[in-house]
Amino acid sequence: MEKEIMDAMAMKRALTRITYEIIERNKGVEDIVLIGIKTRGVFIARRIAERLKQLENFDIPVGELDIAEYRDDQKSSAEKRSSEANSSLARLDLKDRKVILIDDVLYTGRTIRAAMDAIMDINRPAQISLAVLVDRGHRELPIRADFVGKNIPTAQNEKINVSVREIDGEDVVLLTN
Ligand code: 3GP
Ligand code: 5GP
Ligand code: MG
Repeated sequence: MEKEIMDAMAMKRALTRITYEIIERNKGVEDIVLIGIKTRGVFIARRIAERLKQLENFDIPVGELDIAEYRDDQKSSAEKRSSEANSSLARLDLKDRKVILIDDVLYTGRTIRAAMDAIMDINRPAQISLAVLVDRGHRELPIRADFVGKNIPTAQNEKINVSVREIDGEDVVLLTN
C-alpha cells in the first residue's frame, strides 16, 4: 500500500515555514551553520539555505555529514574527519556557531545521536538544534526535533519514502507498507 503524504508544493511550503521559524527563533541568521545528514538531508539543507538567502540575503554555510562513515569504528577520529564524505564538515569552523542538523526522516533518533557525537568531535558549537522534514515517531532516545515539516504517526512496519528532485527526479513523500 502506498499513500501520498506530501506533494512538491507541500514540501516547499513546509521548508519555507521551517526557514521562517529558524530566522525567528535565532533572531537572525549570522551565527548559523546548516549540516545535512546524507543523503537526502543534504538536499533539504541546501534548499533551506537557498530560502535563507532569498529572505535574509545571507549566505549560510552548509556542511554534509555521513553517519554511516562516522559509525565505522575501525577508523580513528582523525581518519573519520579527513574522509571525503565528511571533509566539508571539517572545513567549517563550528566553534561558537549555532549548528542546525537537518535530516529527511526522524525515527529512533540514533542517527542524530551519532551526528551530535561527530560534531562535538570536530568542535564545540554554541548550540545544536534539529530540523527534519518528517517525524515518524518511535524514538529510542530522548531526542526531539526543533523544526518539523510534518508529524506522521507510523506503525513500525511502515516506511516513509522521501523523494527529492535532485536525485529522485521529483519531490514527494509517500507512506508505504
Ligand atoms: P537517505 O540517506 O536519503 O536519508 O539509510 C539509507 C536510506 O534508506 C535513507 O535514505 C532512508 O531514506 C532509507 N530508509 C528508510 N527507512 C529506513 C530506516 O528505518 N533506517 C535507515 N537507516 N534508513 C532507512
Ligand atoms: P533514526 O532511526 O536513526 O532516527 O533514522 C535513521 C536514518 O534512517 C535517518 O537518516 C533517517 O532519515 C532514516 N530513516 C529512518 N526511518 C526512515 C523512513 O521511514 N523513511 C526514510 N526515508 N528514512 C528513514
Ligand atoms: Mg535520512
